[in-house]
Amino acid sequence: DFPAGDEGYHTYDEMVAEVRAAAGDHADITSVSSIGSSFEGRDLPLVKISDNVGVDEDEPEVVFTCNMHAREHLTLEMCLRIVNRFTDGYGTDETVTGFVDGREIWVVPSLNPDGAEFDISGGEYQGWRKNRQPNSDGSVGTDINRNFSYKWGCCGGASDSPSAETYRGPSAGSAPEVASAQEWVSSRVIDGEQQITAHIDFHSFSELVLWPFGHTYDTVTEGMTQEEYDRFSSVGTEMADANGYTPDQASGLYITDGDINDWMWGEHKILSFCFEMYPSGGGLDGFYPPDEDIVEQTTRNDSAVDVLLTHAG
Ligand code: 0X9
Ligand code: CA
Ligand code: CA
Ligand code: CA
Ligand code: ZN
Repeated sequence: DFPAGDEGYHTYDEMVAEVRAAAGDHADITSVSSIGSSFEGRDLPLVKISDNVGVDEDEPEVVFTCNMHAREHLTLEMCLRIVNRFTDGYGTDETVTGFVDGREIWVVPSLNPDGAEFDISGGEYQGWRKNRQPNSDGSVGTDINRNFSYKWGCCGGASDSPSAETYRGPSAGSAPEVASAQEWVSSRVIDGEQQITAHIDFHSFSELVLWPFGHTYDTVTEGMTQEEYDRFSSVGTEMADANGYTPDQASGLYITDGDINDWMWGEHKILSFCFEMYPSGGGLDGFYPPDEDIVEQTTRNDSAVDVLLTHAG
């Protein structure tokens, strides 16, 4: 469980209960299914929010993913904020109602439940980042954000050392959490057309809005034209104006390969961003803001989320 005083954060079981309650209270617009299972066998819940939720309508599909890094607990709260806002606000909040009617919103609150549960084991924060898959050398964990299949291991942006914090895994998609995510996103290609148009993957921390590519410092390169780059830059800057974060190309932070955003864009041409949430700086404690900060730092992203939903059209 979370340490005393931080019980406002949701454990895995509490997250599952929360999304089921949202679907129970708003069954006409909310359903819960699954993208697959974690290494330790935990279900990876998938929430869909839209009018006529049981029907696959021809509406732009938008995805929000959270908590792929275990200790980034504030991001799971961000996904729950999105679920609660678009369900509770339907029929009363005009903006919310417009998006629920005109989009199909998908939310994956935790891409790394094994790591997140390990991080709070013993009622103390463990500073854990990776998943909980054992490695050949006896160490534990693959960095989920280095294991995606687009240009995996290409560019020195991940480690091949199993004990490293940025271990890329023995092969692309070797982490079950990554395989599940990739398979589900790929399943949204219907009649040759990817239905998902936009995506945010929430991380913490540094208060940044980041866009592809991460594997190269180049703006224009194989898989990214000048016009495409300019669109990323303009939507990213508009979202950063909305939440007060700093906008940049992902490689401006540092080079990564095998990250989710490069795969979403490189493989599927999905307008895919990484948000690094509150706080703007700090040490290890930056991963663990007190639960009193949850409401302010998640509602802070409401208008940026709405910017993405608008541009998804
Ligand atoms: O390193 C990561 O996976 C992300 N940062 S975190 O501190 N949450 O681990 C940033 C990924 C963004 N992509 C690049 N910087 N290329
Ligand atoms: Ca507290
Ligand atoms: Ca619909
Ligand atoms: Ca659809
Ligand atoms: Zn992260």
